[in-house]
Formats: sequence, C-alpha cells, structure tokens
Amino acid sequence: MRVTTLSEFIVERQNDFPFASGDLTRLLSSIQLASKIVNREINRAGLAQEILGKAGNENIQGEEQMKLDVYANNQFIHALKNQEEVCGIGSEENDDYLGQNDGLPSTGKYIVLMDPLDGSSNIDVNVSIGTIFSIYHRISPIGSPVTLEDFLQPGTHQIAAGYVIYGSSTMMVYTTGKGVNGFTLDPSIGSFFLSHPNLRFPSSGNIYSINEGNTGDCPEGIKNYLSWIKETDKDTRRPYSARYIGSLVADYHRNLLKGGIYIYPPTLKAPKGKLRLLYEANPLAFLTEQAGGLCTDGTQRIMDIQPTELHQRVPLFVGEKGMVEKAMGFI
Ligand code: P6P
Repeated sequence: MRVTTLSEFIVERQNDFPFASGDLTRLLSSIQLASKIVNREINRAGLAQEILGKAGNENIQGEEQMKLDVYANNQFIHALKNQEEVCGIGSEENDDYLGQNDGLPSTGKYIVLMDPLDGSSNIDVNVSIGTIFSIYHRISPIGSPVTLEDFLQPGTHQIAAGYVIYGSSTMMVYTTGKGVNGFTLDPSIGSFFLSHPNLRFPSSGNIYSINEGNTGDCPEGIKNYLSWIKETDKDTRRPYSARYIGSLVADYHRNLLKGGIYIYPPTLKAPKGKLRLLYEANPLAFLTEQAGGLCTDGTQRIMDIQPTELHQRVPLFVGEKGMVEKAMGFI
C-alpha cells in the first residue's frame, strides 16, 4: 500500500477547496510543525522535571522552565504567526483573543481557536494529553483589524478541525469536511504517516466515558441513563464498559476508534458543563459528524449553537450516533 505522509495528504486534498491558493495547506502544515515540537518536549517532560527540578527552575538549554501548556501555547502561536495566513487566534491559555496588536497580520484570512494542551494536569502521571484546534474564515474584511465576531461563529462555519494526541504514539486526526483521517508520527523520521484513513464511529461499541464522581448532582435523566446502561441486555450491548481517563482527547480518540459515548453533563459545580464550546466541543463536533457520529449539549447540535463568549462552556454528549440519541432520550 502506498504510504502517504500528512504533508502529501494536505497538498493532495487542497484541491477539495475551490480556488484553494494553498494558504490553508500552509496553515495546516504549521500546526503539524508545532505539534512535532510540542511532542518532543512532552516526551522528555518527566525526565526534564526529574533532573531539572534539582538544578533549579531551568531546562537543559538554560531557558526558563515553562509549564508545558504555556510552552505548547507559545509554540502553536509562533508557528501560526510565521505563516501570515492567520489574522486571529483564540486560545484556552489567553483570556482575550490575539490579533493585530499581537503581531498577527490584518491581511490573514483565517481564524484559529485552540486548546494547546488539554488535560495537561495528566502530564505528571504520564497520561495521554492532546491539542485541539478549529479553523474558520474570518468574517471581517481582509485588511481590517480582527473582531470578536470573527471568533463567535457557530461550529457549522468551521472549515477545518482536528486534534493531536500525545500518547503511546503521537497522532494527528483532522477533517476539512471531506471525512476524518488519522496520521501517526514516526519519530525516527519526524513525519506523520496516514495510518487511519476515513475514520468512522463503529456502531458495535459499548464504551461510556463520564466522571461518575460528578453525577451525584447532575440532572435526574442522566442518572436514569447511567442506571439503564448498567442493566444486562445483549441486544443493546449492555452493560456498557466504563472507560474514563480524565483527558478529553484520549477519551474521545478511544471512543472514535472503538465506539462509545463521552458525556460531560451539567453539574452543580459546572452548571453549563466544564468543556469549552469554541476550542473543545465545536472541533470535536465537526470531526464527530464527519465520522458519522452525533455531538450535542444534551438537547441541541453543538455546531448549531451561536457562541456569545470566547471561553463559554457547554455540556457535551459526543460519540456514536445511536448511543448519543439514546442518552438524549433520557434527558
Ligand atoms: P473532570 C481536563 O482538565 C479536562 O478539561 C478534559 O480533558 C477532561 O475530559 C475533563 O477536564 C475532566 O474533568 O471533572 O472529570 O476531572
């Protein structure tokens, strides 16, 4: 079978875009580059912290040791700035969006929203973590300063979305609206290779991912659903299997490959859920629908939600279509 690298794939697929001038190609390639740099730092984080913790707060190059999520944020911002295609960046790590005052060109056509390193608290215990990104065309005129409205677009306007999972292997999984494809990094070469073409949610899965410790104060319907999935019924593949890593990208990726549902419900502590609409729920929703799944806030399609704030939170029900529909039936 011919082996395709991510770079070749991006170029081959740029023709999916009418009038593609290669700028989305360059944007996706800059994300690829930053993910390789972040991957390298993550893989030595434990080692670096162990050794460098004794040598004071410096890393091997003598630079100030940064928290990895700040490091990842800086790397993705730097890579995106270099491409001149991006006029605005919204990041989980930055209270406000980045625009022309932060060195981004007003001539850029694209908006990028990202969680540069989700689940970073898991690094210290060597659990998989991830980067999540979402790409839009700007709606303000090219050449003008980027505006908040450029970022507050519904998920249906996304032109690309994806994640990088830094796990037992490092993978990039993304869509531009023509299906979902997964690429695995060969660290000995430094290239991502197409390893999971045309990913689809299997309908044979029965994994459910939720923090059961949070469900004491969640809506009654969800408690009833959680009782239903624990009953024994072969025809509906029950009881389901509980798998919850506490790292969104890792839980999502496993459920995409094996079939399952991830739920972060409204709780007393997080009445609107914990996860962020713009750079967690929407990109995963785009991937999910492209992979034949369903992604809602429990009542409506995530991608139909009109955002009102950069960091707004939403409840999240995401995964295999039939499983999500069943869960929604209990709410
Ligand atoms: P809880 C990590 O902090 C995160 O944002 C997601 O990666 C993860 O799925 C979720 O929060 C875990 O939250 O409340 O179960 O610890």
